[in-house]
Amino acid sequence: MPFLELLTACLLGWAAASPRSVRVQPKFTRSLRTVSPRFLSVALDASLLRTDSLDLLRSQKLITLAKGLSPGYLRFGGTGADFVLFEPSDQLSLPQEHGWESSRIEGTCLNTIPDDVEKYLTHLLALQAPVILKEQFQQDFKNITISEPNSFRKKAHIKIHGSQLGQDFEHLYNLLHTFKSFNHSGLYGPDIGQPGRQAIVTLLKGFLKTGGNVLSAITWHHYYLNGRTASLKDFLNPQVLDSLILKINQIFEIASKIAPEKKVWLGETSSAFGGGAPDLSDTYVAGFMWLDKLGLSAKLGIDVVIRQALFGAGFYQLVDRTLDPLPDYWLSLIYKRLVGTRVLNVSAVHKDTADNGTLRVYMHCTNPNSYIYRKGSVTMFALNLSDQDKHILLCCSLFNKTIQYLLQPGDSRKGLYSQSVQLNGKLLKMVDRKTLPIITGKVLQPGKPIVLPALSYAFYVVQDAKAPACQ
Ligand SMILES: *[C@@H]1O[C@H](CO)[C@@H](O)[C@H](O)[C@H]1NC(C)=O
Ligand SMILES: *[C@@H]1O[C@H](CO)[C@@H](O)[C@H](O)[C@H]1NC(C)=O
Ligand SMILES: *[C@@H]1O[C@H](CO)[C@@H](O)[C@H](O)[C@H]1NC(C)=O
Ligand SMILES: *[C@@H]1O[C@H](CO)[C@@H](O)[C@H](O)[C@H]1NC(C)=O
Ligand SMILES: *[C@@H]1O[C@H](CO)[C@@H](O)[C@H](O)[C@H]1NC(C)=O
Ligand SMILES: *[C@H]1O[C@H](CO)[C@@H](O)[C@H](O)[C@H]1NC(C)=O
Repeated sequence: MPFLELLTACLLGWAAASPRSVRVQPKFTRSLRTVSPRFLSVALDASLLRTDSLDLLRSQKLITLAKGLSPGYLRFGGTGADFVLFEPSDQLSLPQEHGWESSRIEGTCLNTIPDDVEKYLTHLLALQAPVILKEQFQQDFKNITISEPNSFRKKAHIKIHGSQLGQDFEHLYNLLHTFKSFNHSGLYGPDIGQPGRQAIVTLLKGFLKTGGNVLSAITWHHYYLNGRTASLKDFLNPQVLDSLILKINQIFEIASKIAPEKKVWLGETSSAFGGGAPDLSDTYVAGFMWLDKLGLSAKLGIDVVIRQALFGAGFYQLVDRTLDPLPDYWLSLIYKRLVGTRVLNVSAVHKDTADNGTLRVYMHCTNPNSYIYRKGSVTMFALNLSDQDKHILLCCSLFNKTIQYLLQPGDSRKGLYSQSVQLNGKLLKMVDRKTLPIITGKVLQPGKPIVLPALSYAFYVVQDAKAPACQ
């Protein structure tokens, strides 16, 4: 079909479209940017050290789940890390002092733990998690310290200037480079909280001036909400989701002036701070924030997003305390499979403008490692924050061979509070401890608008897009 005819058909279709329609306008000629292949990465919180369950990291089940998210970075940190002492000369002192004993298994790190030990350790974690969370809420940290200043001022009443921290990074960089085995180690910092408060802006500026040269990437942290007060409404509020835009722009405004060539990472991020929001951060509804954060961050130039946390004592982890994957795990897995590193510019035009912001759409070139890949195909992901179904008109529905991966609550009784998830109507669960399920999409009927049900999110692989940016 010639372009003009296409356009006319498109406009006619739009005039006749239902008021619930959203027209998606992608720009296929050029990509906006390319993010790291490890764009979606995960963190483990240092509070794990305070439990007796660290050996769960050698669980076969957890290893299988973690492998599903590769390639990625694994960050170990969090406020608790500021209170951990590093004693290379006496490696056993820390576990002994803190009651690690019979549960430790001899052997190399590659050995997995027996299933009965895993069961015992998850039981211990369930007992200890409330204590850890209480500590985080009350900001009452006991010393088991590593010397890495972060929230020191707020939590330990020690003030460190940004320029001092930058000098320390430079010193560490020079130290590392005197050892062959650390020659290629990267340095990432300063791991500040989100911009807004003047103290944080000042710290970042001072730090980048003295330490910017030795950095591999600038890191900062972001949480939308306070885990103790967050509500369901907050999790579905477009304004809450949009608040990230301002923060990202503020960081780039500073970084582009002082260290313009440096990559910027979200070094630790999740929905709500203080361990997450109970019954929200660990349920289906958390996926709106997570998917939107992944979409916005890539679009606005963030190179890597490190999700707090893969596993642990809080409510915001991808895998729960019994090592069963939560909805955000499955969302991350599908994201990894389908979404490539090249970011496309896409905008959504609402037929009913009162709906602006309730349907959010992002697009990347399809991951070339995906079995679904065809040269030029694109992956769109969208979230519908409204309580009505939405019709997505993808440039006049001329795309055939669109494959849908629709994620909906796994437990219809619990709805948005569901801790399981369905892919195209089928419950997602591990096949066994060593095997993840096969992730398959559903081929949509050619030429029809895509219907995204109310309060749900989905990925769409548009195989026939023939996007020049993705060739
Ligand atoms: C933690 O250790 C530091 C350094 O040894 C010490 O100054 C501080 O008082 C300790 N804090 C607590 C709460 O024990
Ligand atoms: C580190 O690597 C650089 C080049 O990558 C090399 O010039 C330098 O000699 C190496 N230093 C050490 C300590 O290996
Ligand atoms: C992306 O598309 C929007 C809407 O068409 C446009 O306003 C914006 O300038 C584009 N951004 C870039 C970086 O091209
Ligand atoms: C929605 O966006 C359109 C186009 O950008 C604008 O004209 C309209 O005023 C917006 N509506 C609302 C309610 O913000
Ligand atoms: C889509 O499918 C229809 C019907 O099978 C066909 O006529 C049309 O040419 C196809 N469009 C594209 C862009 O492949
Ligand atoms: C999603 O569906 C809900 C319910 O249909 C509707 O109120 C809302 O406007 C829709 N939002 C979007 C973005 O379509």
